[in-house]
Amino acid sequence: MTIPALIAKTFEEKYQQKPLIVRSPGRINLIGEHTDYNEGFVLPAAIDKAIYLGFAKNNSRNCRVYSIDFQEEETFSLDDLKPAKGWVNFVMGVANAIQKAGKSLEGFDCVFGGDIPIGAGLSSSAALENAVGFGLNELFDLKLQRLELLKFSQQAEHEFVGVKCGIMDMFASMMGKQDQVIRLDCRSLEHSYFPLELGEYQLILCNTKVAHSLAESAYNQRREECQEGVNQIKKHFPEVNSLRDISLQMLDKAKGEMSAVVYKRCAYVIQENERLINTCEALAKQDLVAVGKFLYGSHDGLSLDYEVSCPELDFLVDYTRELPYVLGARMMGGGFGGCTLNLIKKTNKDEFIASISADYADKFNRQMESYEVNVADGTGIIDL
Ligand code: GAF
Repeated sequence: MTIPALIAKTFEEKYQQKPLIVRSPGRINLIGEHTDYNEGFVLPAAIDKAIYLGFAKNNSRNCRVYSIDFQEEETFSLDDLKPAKGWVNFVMGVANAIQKAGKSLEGFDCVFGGDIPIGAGLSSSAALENAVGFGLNELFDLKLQRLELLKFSQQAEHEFVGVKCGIMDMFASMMGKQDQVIRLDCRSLEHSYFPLELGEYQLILCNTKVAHSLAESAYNQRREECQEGVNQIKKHFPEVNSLRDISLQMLDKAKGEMSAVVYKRCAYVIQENERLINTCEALAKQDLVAVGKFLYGSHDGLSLDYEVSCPELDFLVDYTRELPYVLGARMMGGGFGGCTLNLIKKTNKDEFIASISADYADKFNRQMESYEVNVADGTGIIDL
């Protein structure tokens, strides 16, 4: 049985109605990591791994939400929304953002499940938030646009989950298009799509299967360090609003007034934005060798200067450096676990996965997982 069919069946058994079904995908990011909240550029895409939610009204002020994967039901009232523990925050946070924007909701029932690996840095939480917004918009005819909905997802993360994330994950999941990557300017939200043409190469994700516990606090701390850098630079260049506006030369003017750590963080973000622009040019010329070099450059910056990698991610990336059929690899997403993204020759895929998995298991006494990802459409309604 497909996941959407299972959602529909479970919904009818539990809540005795036929649900509206929303599909909402996870995302990859080719390059441009930790640049979104610095008003820079990112290059993500929605993928063919998704979460599916069934929705129906229940004519009350209460909501019941059932997770097939966790086999748990949570309930809450729309008149008493406040942060709680666990996954229900993703649902309540979006309902709260919609109500705060002056749109009226009524009680609903929801069943969800999916195949986005959790804690793998593939944005299963943004996918869930987007699906909640999208489904409620349809169910209650709220007439909200995709851009508004994805901002509600971000607001839910900030206010209910407690992660001060940027806009990339929800944007990619909501706005994705099949076979297209999105070049997004995170300041203006201007974006363009272009085809991901990898020829005899493909993208493979290697999941470390670790999610180190400092991820959330370290993420918020990185944001603060970047802001501290901007505050120092502003003393020299008052017109500056974010690291997006700064060159390395400008940063150097303020070097004496900032800690070595803050300097490293800022330098990484400036260089990562440049790498993204160069990657887009290389992709346009189909120069995948150059793209691969930028991926390694991104990883090195994230590991050494931004310090959001971990031994497991570094091992998986270092493993590929001497392999002639891998053009590039890097950690992807917020860091401290999750997946690496690998640009590898299709014909060597099986040999690659077999050898890297075995050596990873030897080193860390843990099985990694690998996924072939394809670029897919963003959040939407599906017919069964
Ligand atoms: C996480 C965040 F949610 C994104 O906004 C982004 O900052 C990413 O880490 C790092 O690029 O996925």
